[in-house]
Amino acid sequence: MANVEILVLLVAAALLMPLRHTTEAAEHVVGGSAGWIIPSQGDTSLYTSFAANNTFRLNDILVFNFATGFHNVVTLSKKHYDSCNVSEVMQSFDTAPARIILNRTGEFYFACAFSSHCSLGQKLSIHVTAGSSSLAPLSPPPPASRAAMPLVAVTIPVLFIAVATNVLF
Ligand SMILES: [Cu+2]
Repeated sequence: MANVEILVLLVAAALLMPLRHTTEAAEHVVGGSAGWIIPSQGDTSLYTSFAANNTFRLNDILVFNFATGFHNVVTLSKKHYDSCNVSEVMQSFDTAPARIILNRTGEFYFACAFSSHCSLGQKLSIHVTAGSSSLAPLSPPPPASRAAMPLVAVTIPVLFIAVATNVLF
């Protein structure tokens, strides 16, 4: 009887393992080592490239590192984000590090509500996608690399023939 229970537990654990793996939330540190700052004038694309270089999935976590009291994180509507209207915020996170769970799909708009920080570039918009579809875009490359093989196979004999021809004649 006990053996059956253990077996059931093992099977259940085995079934849950991959599931737990795929639903594991990723943490994204906003701005990397620079953190959540007013971007320097030479680096105004800091947060747009951060957004472009990351894939944000449902239940992932954004980590904003900043000096508490000198910056904060607020969520805005698109309209207020575009115009940097930080007086009408949806949520406000004033203590660092601010850890924000991306609990829905779609667009998120963040900014710092301290005077003029948003218009100086301390703003971030991201797009959150559902599920783990990360493997789908990776599948096309293998056929492409296999297609390259015959080319190599043809090129090498041709090179040999060319060399041989030069030596003999
Ligand atoms: Cu700020």
